[in-house]
Parts: sequence; structure tokens; C-alpha cells
Amino acid sequence: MVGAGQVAEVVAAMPGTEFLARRNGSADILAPPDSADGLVAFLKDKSIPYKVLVDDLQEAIRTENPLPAVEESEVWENRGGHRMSWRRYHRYKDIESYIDYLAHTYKEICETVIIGTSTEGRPLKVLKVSSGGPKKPAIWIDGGLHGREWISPATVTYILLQLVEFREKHPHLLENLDWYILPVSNPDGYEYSHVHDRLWRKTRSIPVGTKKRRPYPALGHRGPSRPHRFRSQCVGVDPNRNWDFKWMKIGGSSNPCDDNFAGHKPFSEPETRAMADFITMHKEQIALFLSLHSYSQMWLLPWGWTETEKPDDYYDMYVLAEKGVNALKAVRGTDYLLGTSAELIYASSGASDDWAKGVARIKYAYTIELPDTGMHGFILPASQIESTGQETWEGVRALAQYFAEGYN
Ligand code: 0X9
Ligand code: ZN
Repeated sequence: MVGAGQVAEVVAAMPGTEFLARRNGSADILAPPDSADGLVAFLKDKSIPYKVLVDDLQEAIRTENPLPAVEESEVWENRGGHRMSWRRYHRYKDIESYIDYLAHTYKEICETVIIGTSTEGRPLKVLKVSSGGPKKPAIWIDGGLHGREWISPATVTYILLQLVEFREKHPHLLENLDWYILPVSNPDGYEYSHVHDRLWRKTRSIPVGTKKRRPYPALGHRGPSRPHRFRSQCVGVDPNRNWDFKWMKIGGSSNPCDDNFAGHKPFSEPETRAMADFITMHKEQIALFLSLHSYSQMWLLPWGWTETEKPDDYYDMYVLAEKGVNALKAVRGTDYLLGTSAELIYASSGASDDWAKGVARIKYAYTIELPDTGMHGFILPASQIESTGQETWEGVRALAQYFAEGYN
């Protein structure tokens, strides 16, 4: 960890490093192996206090998601329709199958709604959980907007498990509420982070303009030209800089090669477009919007786009979020910080929570940054899925309780 003010200096001196600076005066720096010694020497030389959180990221990635023991996988195979275990991070097809499994198994309350298709053609599957009857307040929960944040889809599916399969524990949450739950909102990025690059954040769209450009010269006879066409182009858009509210005002990049590339226009991505269209269709009904990300252990409130303003009803939002944070902490003592994105991390516009609040006018719109605080960062060992799921479910349940009781 270093003082945030010194990050720019460190990064400029160390090519290949990446960083995440926070408002609390700390920053996480990721350095390639051949810069690690230089980085440590540099920090010592400048008397910048630091702590090594992950010594070897490649090794952490290798051990993060162990394959199941054979006996265990047989149990899952025999469970009649899905392979979700919450003991390891699953590929998109397993998560999709779990959504469909719930829809088949609990027909009277669950329905799969395909709200759109990703760039690479994957269906964006929302599970609608509703016991029918007259219109009720609804809760929207999405996960996996950033590919590498694996704990997010794992936690959202854990929420589905509790909500649907253990529904007898909290019947009023289904009697008095409807739920729209999208466990993986950026499936292309999620799959890419499983197969090619564990730290992939963005979508997988091809930059605009690229298609019209000539392919590499004289490739025609050497096989399919399509993959070559885009060889030197940077792929993907940060889906949390792409929403049409204060787009590109702050914290987004216009360079397609950056991790925070905001897209060539708002809602350039089929994923964000589909989510926004669906939410808009149900905006009168949706009382609570939750987007699950990682990492930092923060319950973030709008606005993210400005450091100087807060929503008029910020206090209401804060008081409700406090219920969530307290209920979550009661499970095993996990501390969450509570505040606006701009004050706790950094200002950034074009994010989904600000859009939900500012455009769809959903009063309670939050981003939850799941564990941890940097010890493992994005590479949270799979052994922590269940405990993270349990505590997050308690936090979400506390808010749901409030809406189920009719805002008492
Ligand atoms: O930067 C983001 O998109 C989110 N953090 S993450 O590390 N998961 O990428 C935070 C978004 C917070 N909301 C706004 N800035 N409005
Ligand atoms: Zn994120």
C-alpha cells in the first residue's frame, strides 16, 4: 500500500504496473515479475510505506479455483439438473443451467427472461421470481458486469439459492415482492476471464470503425481473415462507464485500449442497452437496484459522477444501506464502508447505479463492492464463496424486509 498521492509517481517510474487508488489514502499496485524488485527498491528509497498483499499473482490464480474432487463432482452430476456448488467458481454454462433449472423446478414462481444477447451471442438471462398476484415492489440485482469479479456472479447465484430453494424460511419476501435477478450481465467478459485473461474487466465488443478497415494485406489466401482483421485493435468497453447518464464526464477513457474505455457512445454495448431497456420497462415497479461488484467491501451510494453533490434524498438512501451493512456485519463481523463512490473510491460517471438513480429514478440504487479489501483482491479463493454469499444474503434480506413490510 502506498499513499494515493504518490501513486502517479510510482507508476510513471515503473512501466507495466497497474494501480487502483482509493480516497482513503491507499492504493493497490500490480507489478509484473521483472518490475517487482525495482518497485520495492523505489518505495524504500522514497520512504513510502507498503505491504505486500499478494506475492505471486500467477500462483494465486492457479490455486484460486481448485477442480472438484471426483466424488464431489459425482454428487453434483446426480443432483438432477445443475452443477452449482458454491465451492468453486463456475463457467457461464453452469450458471445459465442453474437459472434454467430453477425455472423448470419451481415453475410456479420462477421464469427465465432473456433480456438480450451479448456481443458474442450469449443470452443475458434474468430469473424473474414472483408468486403472482397484483403488482408488488420489485428488487433488481445484477452481477458480473466486470468479467474478472468472479465473486459477484457466485454471490448472486447464492442469493438465488437462498431466495428460491430456501423460500420457506422467508415466505413474505416472495409474497410481497417480485425479484429480477441477472447473475452475469457481461458473460463474454466473464468467459474471457476464465479462458484467456483472468484479469479481463470489459466486454468483448470490436471497436467501431474496425470492420470497415482493410484486413492485414494479402492475408486472404492464408485462411480465414476475420480474426486477423482485428489483430492490432483493442477489444471491449468498460460496461460501467457506458451508461447514458453523465457519460464521459469523469473517470472514463476514450481510448479503446484502456480498461475504463467508455465506448464510442453511451449504450454502445448490447449488454448495457439490454439491461437499461429492461429496467426502464419495469422502472415504476423497481424499488431497489443493486449491482454487485468486487472488491473493497464498500456499500456505494450515488453519486459517482460528482464529488461535490449528493442526491436530495441521500439521507434516506444512507439509512437503508446502513440496515444492510449492519445485517451483513452481524454474520461474521465483516466491515463495509458506506458512502458515495466519489468520496470512498474515485469519481467516475456512466456507471449503472447513477443511471438507475438519475434516469430510471429508482430511489434506492446501490453498488456493492464485495470482499475482500485487497488481500486477494479479484482472485478471492473459492473457499470464501459460501461465507461471502451468506453475509451478503443477510444484507440484501434486510433491505428486502423493509420493502416487503411496506416501507415501515
Ligand atoms: O469503477 C467501477 O465501475 C466500480 N468499481 S470496480 O472496482 N468494481 O470496477 C465502482 C462503481 C461505482 N459507481 C459509480 N462510480 N457511479
Ligand atoms: Zn466492478
